[in-house]
Amino acid sequence: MIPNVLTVAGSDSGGGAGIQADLKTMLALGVHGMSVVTAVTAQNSLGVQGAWELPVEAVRAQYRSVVDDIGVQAVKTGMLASAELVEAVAELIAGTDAPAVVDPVGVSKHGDALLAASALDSVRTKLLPAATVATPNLDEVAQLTGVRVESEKELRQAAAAVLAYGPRWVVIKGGHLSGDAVDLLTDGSEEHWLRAPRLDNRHTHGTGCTLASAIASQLAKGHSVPEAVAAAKEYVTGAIAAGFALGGGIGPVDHGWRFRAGS
Ligand code: PXL
Repeated sequence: MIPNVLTVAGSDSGGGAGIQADLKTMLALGVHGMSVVTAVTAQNSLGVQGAWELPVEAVRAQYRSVVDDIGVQAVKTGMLASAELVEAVAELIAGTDAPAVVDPVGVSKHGDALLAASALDSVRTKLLPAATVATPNLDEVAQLTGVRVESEKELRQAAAAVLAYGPRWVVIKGGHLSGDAVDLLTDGSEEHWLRAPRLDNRHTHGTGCTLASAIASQLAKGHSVPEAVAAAKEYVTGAIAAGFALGGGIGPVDHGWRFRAGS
């Protein structure tokens, strides 16, 4: 049986991030990808030109359609746009018997807001407690906890601050620091440091969505959280290495890099 994985996220019309990145990642990792669309963005390699969120009923209905009939072995959340959607999705995933990977998306690669400032408190108090794994980057850590990380050794403090909101595990993504791309995975007792060399490639659109979806895919296949995150890091590192130019700005990571290797 092929495991089923559900993404609850926004659409990126450019195909590099959001729902589109999630479904491509799921295909590449051998699971059946399904989607609950929370918002539609008009977006390309230059930035986000517009964003429209869906009504809460539309999000809830999509979720129930998928989960009640088809069933899910893991859920991933991305762009949730508003406090109302954050709270509805938090309630839905808390009531689902499958691991949830929460990517607490705040802004796009170009700095466009994908979450209202008024939704931050709902992310802290409703969404993070429902997460099996939360995957904030350093900007999201600062926004959610006030902890500003400037060096690798401060990743531990960031992890503690996020874990205080209640996710079972957190991956602090240190990729925006200089030097190696270092992430820290911890549940407060175990620590796993994931290190990859920094790649000289500016085409990294979709990195965060891809990592979170890869973790969800590996969890759905029955891997433990540390195994899932290690495998996801390896997949995303390959995808960044193969990231390609598209349009006039920042191109996407290559979700199909493993299909092309050796072809
Ligand atoms: O990477 C965060 C993200 C999530 N969801 C959507 C996005 C982006 C970044 O551009 O467009 C829809």
